Amino acid sequence: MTEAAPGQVERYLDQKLRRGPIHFTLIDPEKSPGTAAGAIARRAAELGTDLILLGGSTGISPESMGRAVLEVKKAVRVPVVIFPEGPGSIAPEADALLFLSLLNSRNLDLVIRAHARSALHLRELELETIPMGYLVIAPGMRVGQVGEVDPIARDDLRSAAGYGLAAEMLGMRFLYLEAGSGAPAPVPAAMVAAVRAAVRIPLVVGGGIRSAEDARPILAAGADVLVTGTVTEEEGAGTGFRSILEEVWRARG
Ligand code: 1GP
Repeated sequence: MTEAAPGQVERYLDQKLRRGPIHFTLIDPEKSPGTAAGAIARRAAELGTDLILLGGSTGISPESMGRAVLEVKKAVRVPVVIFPEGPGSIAPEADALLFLSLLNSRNLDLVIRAHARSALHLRELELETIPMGYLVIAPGMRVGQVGEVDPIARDDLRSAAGYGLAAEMLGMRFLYLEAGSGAPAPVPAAMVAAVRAAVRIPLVVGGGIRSAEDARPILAAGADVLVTGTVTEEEGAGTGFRSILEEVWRARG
């Protein structure tokens, strides 16, 4: 019997993470369709983002996801990875798909059932899947609502650490702490630090990171990956975005 070995994108991430924290740019193909997604991705990659995530909205059609994947792949050399909202988000041309289990959802579809329905199809497509626990922290924003989540309270460090460690014990290879896209404040640094102290797998943190001031304490608390989406959607890959990337480089030392 062979072990399920990490695929190419995961090996790329492992190598990068050995040198310190990294950055993912999230682009929503409904808000920035096709070539618009390609243009944002090109600029973000020129400024040094390490990976492009495509997803975000509810109701992304397979067509718009497929078109965005192709345009972004034309524009950048960094991996292009799907951040799915469901089986409709699968685009075989992507380099990988985050195989997210929404750990604190009340809806079993989002914890494991949708995964069971798409697993055989994903294997047939030979699309790389990256096993990731996805934990929504208050306020949770839209993903908290559509994900039917019981959000982790912002001061409940023990629950966050418990979920994180359980994900690791279940064999998930990444943990994503999500405050929700457009959250008024990111996941608290104290929570990132508590989870960091409890788990060994790489810690992805996103939602509400809009400035260097937001990014700095999260990186200092031990986040491995910062995800930003809204900042590039609202301002393009401009100075705010650049200052976040500079914090990531600084944390790399
Ligand atoms: C959302 O964590 C990501 O899933 C990014 O959030 O849009 O707030 O940057 P923002």
